[in-house]
Amino acid sequence: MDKKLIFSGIQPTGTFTLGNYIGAVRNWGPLQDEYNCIYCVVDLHAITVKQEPAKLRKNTLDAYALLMACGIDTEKSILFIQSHVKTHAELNWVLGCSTQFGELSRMTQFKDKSKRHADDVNSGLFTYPVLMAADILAYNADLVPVGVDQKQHLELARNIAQRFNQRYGELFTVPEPYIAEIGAKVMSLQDPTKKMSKSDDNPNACILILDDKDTVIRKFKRAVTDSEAEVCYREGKDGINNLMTIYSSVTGKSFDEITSEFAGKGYGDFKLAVGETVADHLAPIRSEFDRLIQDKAYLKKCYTEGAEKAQRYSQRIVSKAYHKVGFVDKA
Ligand code: AQP
Repeated sequence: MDKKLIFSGIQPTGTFTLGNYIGAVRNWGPLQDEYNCIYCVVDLHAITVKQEPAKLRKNTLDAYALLMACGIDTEKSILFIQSHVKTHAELNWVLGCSTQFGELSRMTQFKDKSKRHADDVNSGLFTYPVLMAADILAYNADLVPVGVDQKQHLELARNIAQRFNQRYGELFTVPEPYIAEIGAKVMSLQDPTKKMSKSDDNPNACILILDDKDTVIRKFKRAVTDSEAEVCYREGKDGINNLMTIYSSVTGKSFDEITSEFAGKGYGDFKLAVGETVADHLAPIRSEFDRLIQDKAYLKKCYTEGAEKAQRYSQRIVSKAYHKVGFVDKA
């Protein structure tokens, strides 16, 4: 039987957080052996909020190298930069005409980001999920590994695919979400009721995967917890629950094992252990990134070849979509 196809992307809006890593990117590498994988740096999505052009260019290359440092192998997977492959924007328009205004109005990310960026509530921010649907459907992906925060967008992509298929005839695979059992929503270290986010203004709220060991430990030491002293996973202990989730996903230990390990010890010991474990886990990624980012020629070769493969793959599907909606075929 043919291998199933995986597609996922990440925005180059800054260095990946531990949330991006645990909830999404860390899982992408191991999937390469079992599935055909297509991954991309979604720079078109990034400009839905204001970006400084030079910084966006740098962040995009950094994100590409970071994905490789996190285990994406360009020999096994197609890894590319979204703006290099024109089919995404082409399909975006067609799918936008199969998406209702009311559906987009219900997206919680739009509500949240339009509050945070009240001076720039642009139409791209509103139609972001249509472009995300185009990213996925242009490859007829079966599975999309994402964090929990993207589940609503994926539901919408499924609805768009089904609606298109009903209206114009079967074309798109209806994609399924692929969500990690542990760590699908890593929370902010400063406000554990909010997800950890790259664009958080408070630098202590998130661990960046290129933070050095001292910084990682310092941020964990400052993490907001509660006034008890018991390391256990329980409702109402958002800060500790978050640290336990992080520790569990990095060590593979269960919550019960973690509770036993820290029985009779204070939060100080626990935070230090989480900090050291996470820092040691991230160290090889940091050194591989430092190596790759020096080699711009190699990166260019990889992203150019990745874009060519992605263009070829998606063009067949997008041309079929254009034909189905009634556009005249190009000679
Ligand atoms: N805190 C999180 N916990 C688990 N998974 C997360 N993801 C994001 N934050 C967490 C997952 O990471 C993947 C890439 O996300 P993205 O860069 O495309 O956009 P995002 O979800 O908007 O991530 P950020 O960090 O919050 O970016 P900004 O601040 O730029 O908006 C996705 O699979 C996402 O689910």
